[in-house]
Amino acid sequence: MEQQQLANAIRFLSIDAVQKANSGHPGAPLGMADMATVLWKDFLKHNPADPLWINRDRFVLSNGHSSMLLYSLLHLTGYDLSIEDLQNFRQLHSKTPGHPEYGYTPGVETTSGPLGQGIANAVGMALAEKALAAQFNRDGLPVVDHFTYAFLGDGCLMEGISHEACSLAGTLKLGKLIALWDNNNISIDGHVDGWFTDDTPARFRAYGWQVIDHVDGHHPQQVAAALEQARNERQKPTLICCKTTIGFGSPNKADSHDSHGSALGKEEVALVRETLGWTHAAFDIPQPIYAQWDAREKGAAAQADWQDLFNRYRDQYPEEAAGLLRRSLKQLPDNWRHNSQDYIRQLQDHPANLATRQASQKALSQFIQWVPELLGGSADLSPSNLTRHSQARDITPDDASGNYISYGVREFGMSAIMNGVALHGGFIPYGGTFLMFMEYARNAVRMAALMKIRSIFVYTHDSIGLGEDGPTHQPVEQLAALRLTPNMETWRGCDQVEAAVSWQQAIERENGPSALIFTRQPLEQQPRDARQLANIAKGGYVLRDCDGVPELIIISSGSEIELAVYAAIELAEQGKRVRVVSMPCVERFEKQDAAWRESVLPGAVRKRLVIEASIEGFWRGYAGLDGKVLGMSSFGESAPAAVLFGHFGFSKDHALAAARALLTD
Ligand SMILES: Cc1ncc(C[n+]2csc(CCOP(=O)(O)OP(=O)(O)O)c2C)c(N)n1
Ligand SMILES: [Mg+2]
Repeated sequence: MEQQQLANAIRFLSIDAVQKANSGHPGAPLGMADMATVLWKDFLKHNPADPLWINRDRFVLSNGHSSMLLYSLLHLTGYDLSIEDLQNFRQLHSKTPGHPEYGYTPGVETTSGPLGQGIANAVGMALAEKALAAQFNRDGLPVVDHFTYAFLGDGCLMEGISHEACSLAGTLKLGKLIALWDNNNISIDGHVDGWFTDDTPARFRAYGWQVIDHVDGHHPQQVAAALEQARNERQKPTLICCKTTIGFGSPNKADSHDSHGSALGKEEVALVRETLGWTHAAFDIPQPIYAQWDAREKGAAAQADWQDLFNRYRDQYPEEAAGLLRRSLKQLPDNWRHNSQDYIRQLQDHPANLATRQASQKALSQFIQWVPELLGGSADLSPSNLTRHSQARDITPDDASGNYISYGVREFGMSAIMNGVALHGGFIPYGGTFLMFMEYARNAVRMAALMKIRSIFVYTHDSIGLGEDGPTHQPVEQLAALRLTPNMETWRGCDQVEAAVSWQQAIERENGPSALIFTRQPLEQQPRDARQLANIAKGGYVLRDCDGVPELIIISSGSEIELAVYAAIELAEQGKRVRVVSMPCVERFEKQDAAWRESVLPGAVRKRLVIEASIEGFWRGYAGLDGKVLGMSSFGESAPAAVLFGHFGFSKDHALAAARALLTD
């Protein structure tokens, strides 16, 4: 059967689904169908019956607006995605959402659509593959050995993140990363000549990539030859520049942005049928075409071969085999819970006044021994973030067996690469920067939450408390932004114990990312009994209580806990009943049942003071109409930390005065 027919099956499934939804992007699937057919039919190693097979090739559709291309491929090759699913494209709770979404559709490896992030995820997957292979493969037993393929469009290449991620991919020699550029010269505003004239091949060669240029994306032999060449280059990632026509086959809309983002229209769809000689009705794919596309037999055989290899590996290296499986299944070691609890208890018993970034490093140096899948890094702030622990070994271009990555000054790239690592499996990625520069990475952080994946974002220098670097570096509204992100958990511990618990909880969290917030400056350790120690994990708990019903509750987190405790002690000496609630993770606290929340913050106690050196608006709900927030309402200033805390009202005297004022109101 002609390759063209197979590609046309993708084309018509795509444009008919877009037409039925009267919404979507027909142009890109029409343009990329030929490239996709070559890759998926003749190269991609996958088993539609087991989309989670750990040694499958990864495929990322970075230009996610062409989602129907991917859904068509998954349907045709035999994934659990029916023709009815395709007919439900873009409908509520369908398996075929507007853009590919991780967790909704078997075979979709990542959520893409925010342009540029898919290719960065792919870099993360290729990095994970290389590192996992370096840790686990043994002579003649390459149990981790697969490619990562990505399709990307002009839009992905225009986005800055493609620079961050692809530059690092070149440096780290991710030779099994193969990207195919849908070079159609069109984006939404029209022909790109007015806004995108980079010499893209030269750009990627400068990154250290192999570039295969001048490939006709509609010519199967040329695409196949390029893929062969790409797979033979194991030192450099490859960019295959495929010249394509957007809206291929559409007489009136090909090579025009008119085919980019709306249904072609019934008449034009009929004309595409005529032009391409496709006589079948919408969603009617002839059996012989299905038979040609079906990848189940080939996929099962490929997985069976791998299973044989893995069995031999397991015979010779039982421990490694168990470790690889455990890590791939995202399970923690059996002794983890016990060991980490024990460690935290010991910290409580041996007080130390550390900056929480130091406490973080101390905890990491312990935890890495039990959880070797922690894959760390920092966006060029390792000595400040203290993300490099005592067991850290750098991943270098020629040795990927380590556990630490210097990501360079690339916050967004790092975060999206971490997401790719988490999606690949085998590692729990964490990466650090200043809390302020979370803003540079914002959308990747949001995507981790949306995808429900275990990326751990480490943010130090968490407030005006960082001092002299001034307001450009002092976060004010960032904590609120993180806390308001659905499915994020943001931890801001107040001492070495809460900092260690935040690591423990982030590592254990299976269905979402965590942001761990740490101070630059030292903090006093707080006393706790065993019950309080256990309650930290509930996100909010009574750190210091009074006899009887409190007259005032002071809620605080992180570095401001010391102020809250001071005010409570002073007022207690004057016979006042004041409770201090430590709230290291608001999101976690809000997940607790009503009884717990009421026990910590009784609704009847209306006098509440919140103290936190971050934007005060976030806390108004907790303070209530009769309460007060001692927070920030402006940017910071440049001065030593102690001066700044005084200037903005975060002093012991001011905290005490605010508490007293509430009591006498
Ligand atoms: C970060 C981001 N910005 C903007 C958009 C909206 N958008 C979707 S597709 C597109 C143009 C992409 O051009 P290209 O990748 O060349 O796609 P083509 O038109 O060739 O299919 C834009 C701006 C987006 N999805 N993500
Ligand atoms: Mg384009």
